[in-house]
Amino acid sequence: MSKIIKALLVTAVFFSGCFSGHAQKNAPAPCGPIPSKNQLRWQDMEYYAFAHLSLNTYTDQSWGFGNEDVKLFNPTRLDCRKWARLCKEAGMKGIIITAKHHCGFCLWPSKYTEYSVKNAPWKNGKGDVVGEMADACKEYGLKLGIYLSPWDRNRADYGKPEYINYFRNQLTELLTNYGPIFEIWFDGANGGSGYYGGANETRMIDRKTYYDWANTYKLVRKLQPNIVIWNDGGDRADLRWVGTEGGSVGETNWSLLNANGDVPYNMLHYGVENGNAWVPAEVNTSIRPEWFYHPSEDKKVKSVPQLMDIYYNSIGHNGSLLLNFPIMPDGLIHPTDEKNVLGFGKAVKAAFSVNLGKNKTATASNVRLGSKDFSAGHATDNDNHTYWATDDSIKAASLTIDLGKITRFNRFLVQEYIQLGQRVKEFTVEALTNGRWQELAKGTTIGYKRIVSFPTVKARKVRLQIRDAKACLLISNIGVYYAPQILTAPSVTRNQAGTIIITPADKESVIYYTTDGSIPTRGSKKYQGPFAADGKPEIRAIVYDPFTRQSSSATHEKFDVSRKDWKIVGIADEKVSAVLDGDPSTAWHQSKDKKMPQDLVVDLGEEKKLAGFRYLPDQSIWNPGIIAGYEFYVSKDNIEWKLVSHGEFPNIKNNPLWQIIKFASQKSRYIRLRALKNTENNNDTGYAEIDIITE
Ligand code: FUL
Repeated sequence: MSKIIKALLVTAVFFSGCFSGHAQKNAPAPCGPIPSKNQLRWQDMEYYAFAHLSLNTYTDQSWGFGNEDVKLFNPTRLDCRKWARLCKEAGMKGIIITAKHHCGFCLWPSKYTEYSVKNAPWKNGKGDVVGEMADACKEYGLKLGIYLSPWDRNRADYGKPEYINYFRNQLTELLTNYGPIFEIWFDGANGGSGYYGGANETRMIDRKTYYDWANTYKLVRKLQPNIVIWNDGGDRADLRWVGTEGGSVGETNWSLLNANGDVPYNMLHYGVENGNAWVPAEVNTSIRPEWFYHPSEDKKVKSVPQLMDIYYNSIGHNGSLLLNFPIMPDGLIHPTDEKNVLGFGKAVKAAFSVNLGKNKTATASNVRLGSKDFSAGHATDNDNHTYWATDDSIKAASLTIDLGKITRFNRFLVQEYIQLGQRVKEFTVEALTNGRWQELAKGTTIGYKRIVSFPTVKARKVRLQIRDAKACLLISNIGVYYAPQILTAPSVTRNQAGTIIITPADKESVIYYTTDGSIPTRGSKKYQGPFAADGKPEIRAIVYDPFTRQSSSATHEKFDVSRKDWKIVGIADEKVSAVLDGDPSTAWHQSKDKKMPQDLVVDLGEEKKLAGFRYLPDQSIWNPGIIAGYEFYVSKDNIEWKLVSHGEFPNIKNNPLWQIIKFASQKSRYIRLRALKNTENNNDTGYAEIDIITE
């Protein structure tokens, strides 16, 4: 019997408080809620993929309306084995496939609808993406997960009780016919406008009650006893969303939650210290800004340093990482996405394959006595199932590792024995340099895994000081690492005057750039400070480190016409300039006293051939005032206006990116963005930037 199972048997009872040790063996008792064995198995996976493929892939949309033609679906070069090979090489442990997204189109030949691969030209209607994915996962030793959108914008019966039967029939197909499924993903986007079998209307449901989650979960667990359920839309599930799709969970991250149903975003991000259920965090993010493939994002693929940041902010913060690949219309993953994820896998290996603390001597300020050995060495013995433990009364203690010789390192990894709950509230990491303990980093929670980064230090002794915890300490693993430096690409912005500003992450770096779209090298122009660029400049820039002779990847920004002569009409507040200042981190909000709709009118200074507009919402985390429904007007004289586009910005609440809307070309001098509603249904309207697309 494995040690995990043994521990679970001992602690199978649900405890809501932190109790003292079991008298017999002096084994520590659980502290608060503990993970189920399915959650433990899932937590060990750490890193796995999402694959987004649907009719949206062919329509350049984020959310399909539900009336898109099935005939569009034709991924002629689709080979799920290629995706699986890539994920395996990148170090991932599984893949979750969008079996059905909100548009209702099914990637498997469901018996219960005609809106599926069986009516698509792909493989003459004989294809089954979920089946191919299941086979490929098996071949490459990966686990398979299923995304099944509860919201279905195609179904005539969506919103009625009959739909629940349909939904459960589909679940039954997916959870019966494709072997073991490690995770089911019930997306939270629920109800709104849609095709609904031709009704073309808005249908709202109560996301807590409509799906009768309790019975739906029963069905899921009956069909797949080893599964974990993800759900941010209704009843509390096994895993939680982290309140953002940006790729991070809080530095403080409790794997506990309290409430059923709707939980505020900040609770999702940080967990709840004294929550009554174990609901660990899964960080879902895409390798590109959006979830589905959009050719316009081919230059926006997250770079290796960006992915490393995400790694530290997810896996390094007691979360798992679910990284998405938007599949291209031909069924392949774009070469840049492949290159970057492989680079990311290599960088993780380079950082974490040699644990400098492994099997090194460890001593602790307190060690629990009992029939079992709880000594400090269990934190460095490379075995996660053994642990260092302190006496019941000791909630602050230190553990020192002697690395044997002066060693350079810049990362410290620590894991709690979560089988008995999550405990630590505050810790520091120190190194003994020149006879003094120097603080390298500090943190709050630890949980399953916590990684802290700090500038490279050379020392022989490193110490973990746990300063506060909910109960006695149980540390199962510690790692000390040296991660090679990776250069981060610079940011490139243009202010309203048309001046280009390039900013490196590290102030001392040298920057080289081009303005004609060509790849920058050390032979390109060296950046000496902000410069003016005319027309529609295309800037690429790299950072170069003369000591290591390494270059970063290149940042690539394409700008439209300059906004030099633009003026915002009729608004006295001078802070409104934030909307045109080219800096995504500044924002302006209209007065909340004004009722919706709210307008923002811009005078472009002269007539331009407009072909679209772009809107970037306030980028501060969970900022309200994100426009969700809009109308866009143009005018030659600020008197007569023409409506050229209207609609909703899909998924803007969870993923507040640049919204790019194109329309038939218009000659105009004035533009008006009218906010009809925001994501919170109140009167707050915020803007980080507004821009136009010219012909
Ligand atoms: C969101 C969805 O609305 C997106 O389209 C995407 O599928 C993402 C993973 O979840 O809530």
